[in-house]
Amino acid sequence: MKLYGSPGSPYARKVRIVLAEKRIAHEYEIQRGSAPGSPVPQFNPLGKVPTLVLDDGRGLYDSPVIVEYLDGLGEGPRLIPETPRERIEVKQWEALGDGIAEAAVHINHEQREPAGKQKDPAWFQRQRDKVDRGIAVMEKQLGKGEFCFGGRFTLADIAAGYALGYLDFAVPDIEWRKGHPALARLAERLFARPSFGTTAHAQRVGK
Ligand SMILES: N[C@@H](CCC(=O)N[C@@H](CS)C(=O)NCC(=O)O)C(=O)O
Repeated sequence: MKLYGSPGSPYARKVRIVLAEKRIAHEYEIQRGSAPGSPVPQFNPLGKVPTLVLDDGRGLYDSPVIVEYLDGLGEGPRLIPETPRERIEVKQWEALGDGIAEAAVHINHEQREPAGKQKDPAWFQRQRDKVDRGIAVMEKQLGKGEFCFGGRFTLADIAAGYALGYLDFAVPDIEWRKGHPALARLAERLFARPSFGTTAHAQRVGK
């Protein structure tokens, strides 16, 4: 199988972390779905990454679908529990991670626009509120636990990790560690895992 992704995509990183945790052999190719001549739209009509191309040529998207597929393959315990109540809790963590990342993607893209063309401060504040409320809920739900859900490593931890890692990369001025000591400790543990280390976003220079 082959994964199309881009180095700055938090969703592609999520899939790459799952591939590493489950030790699944694959090819990884950097592609942007919207670039002229990109192969991605052949496999994903939305033209977005991550897109996974299976050995039979079928394309899988988007990241929650891909990680659910991958969780059924490869080694190790399930990252998404099988019992319905636990499963939905972990999927909720994933939705929270995706939503925080999405607001941060929007802020990051907008900050790169020339000063006069950027959206107004109220727009920035609305995105910022999503991030702030999201990490406050993560901090509360994590509490004193070592893992985000169920006392073991799951997709919930991956979700918290890639969302927080993306904040460091894309909007470092948010300084989410302040006031969120449980998440700060969790991130330290997660970022030390090989699956996070080998997929880390490159350090951005300037804006
Ligand atoms: N919900 C999707 C989001 C994917 C997404 O928005 N990917 C961005 C990169 S971070 C993309 O490919 N954007 C190109 C576009 O929208 O044309 C997922 O979880 O995979």
